[in-house]
Amino acid sequence: MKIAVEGCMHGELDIVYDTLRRLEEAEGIKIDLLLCCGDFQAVRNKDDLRCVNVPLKYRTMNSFWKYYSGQAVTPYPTIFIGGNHEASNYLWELYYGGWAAPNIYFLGFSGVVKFGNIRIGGLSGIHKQHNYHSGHYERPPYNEQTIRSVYHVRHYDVLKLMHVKEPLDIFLSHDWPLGITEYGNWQKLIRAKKHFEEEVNNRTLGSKPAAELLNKLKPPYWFSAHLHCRFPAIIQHGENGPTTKFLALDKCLPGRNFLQVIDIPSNPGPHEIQYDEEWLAITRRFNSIFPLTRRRFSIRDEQLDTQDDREWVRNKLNTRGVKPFDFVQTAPSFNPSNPVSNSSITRSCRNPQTESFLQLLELPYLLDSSNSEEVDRNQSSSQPGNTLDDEDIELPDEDEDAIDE
Ligand SMILES: [Mn+2]
Repeated sequence: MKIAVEGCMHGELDIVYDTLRRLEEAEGIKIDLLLCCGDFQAVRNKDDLRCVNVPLKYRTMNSFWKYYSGQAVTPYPTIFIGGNHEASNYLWELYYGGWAAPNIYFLGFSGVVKFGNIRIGGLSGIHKQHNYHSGHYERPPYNEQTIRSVYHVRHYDVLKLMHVKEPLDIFLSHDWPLGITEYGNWQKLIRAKKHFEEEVNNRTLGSKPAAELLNKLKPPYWFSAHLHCRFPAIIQHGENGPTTKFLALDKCLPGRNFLQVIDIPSNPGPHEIQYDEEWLAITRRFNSIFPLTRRRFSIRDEQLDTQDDREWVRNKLNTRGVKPFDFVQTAPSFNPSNPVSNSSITRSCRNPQTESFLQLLELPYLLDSSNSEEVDRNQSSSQPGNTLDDEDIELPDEDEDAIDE
C-alpha cells in the first residue's frame, strides 16, 4: 500500500492532488491514501473563514470548498488531523471524527481509524500548557481568545489515546513531539532555521503530550508538520525495543519538501476507511467524563477499564458493519459568483454524522452543551496566559529557507 503523507495543507487541496497525480505518472505508481498532518483549513464558506485563526493576508478561501460542494472530486481517500489554522467551528461538529467532504475524513480531536489492515491514530491541535487541563469550553462564534484556545490540545483527548493498547502503524500530530530533535540531525536543522536554536538547546521545542504518546504507543511511523521544514529522525524505544521513523514535513509550496510516499505491506485492496473497535470502546467509556467547561479536568484513576465497552462495541459493529456514517453537507458552500457572504451566523450545528455515531454508541449529544459555560468564559478573560499568544502566529515566510537537500 502506498501512502502519501503531506505536511500543512493550508486549504491547497488542488495543488496537493495535482502534485500527487503528476507523481503517479512520473513514477508509475498508484497512491492508495493521503494523510495530512494538520492546518488543513476545511473552510466551506465565509462564515467558516471567520473561525480560522489566521493573519488577514492569509484569510482566503483556497480550494477545500470545491471538494465540499462536489464541484471537484477527491482523487484519493484523504485523512487529516487538525492544526492551529482550522475552521474550528466545523471540526467541532465532527469532534469524534467524520467526513469533512466526500472521501476526506477528519480523524477527530483525537482518534484512530483503520484503512485496510493499517491502523492510523492522530492528535489534533497544538500543545499549550495553560489550556492543557481545561475542558472543551469553546463554542462558536469565537472571540479573540477562544479562536485560539479551541485548537489547544486537551489532556482528556490525550488520555483517550493513552488507553490504546493494540499496536498502531502510523501516528499523526501537528506539532512535533518534545525532544524529537535529539534523534535526528538537529545541527543541520538549526543551521537552516536559526530561530529554533534556543528551543532545541533548551529542549523546549515541541509538544510534551505528543512525546508521552510517542513513548507509550511506539508506532513504526510518526508524522508531524507545523514548523514548515522537513526533519527526519529515528527513535529507538529501549535497548531492544521497536523503532519509530519520525518525519516532519513542510507546507505545500513549490520547491518545498511537503510530500513523502511510504510503502507499507498490506492486504490486497481496495481499502476503505473504517471504524476502529478499540477506539470506539475508549470513546464510549470516556464520553461520560467528557469535560465541557473551562474547569480543570482531572480523574482520580487515570486508568479506565474499557473491557466491557470493547465487547459491547464488537457486538454493535458485527451487526452494523465498520463503515463510517455517510457524509452530509451541513452548511452552504462558498459561491464564487456571490463571494461577499453566505449566511450571517456561525453557530455550532448538530452534524448528522455525529448524531448517528453517538446513537450507534448509545451516547448523549454533548457538543452544544453550554451549562455554566458563560461564567467560565467570563472568568477566563482575566486569567494570565490567555492574552494573544505570539507562538500561535505562523513564522513569516521570508524567515524560512528551504533546507537544501
Ligand atoms: Mn501550524
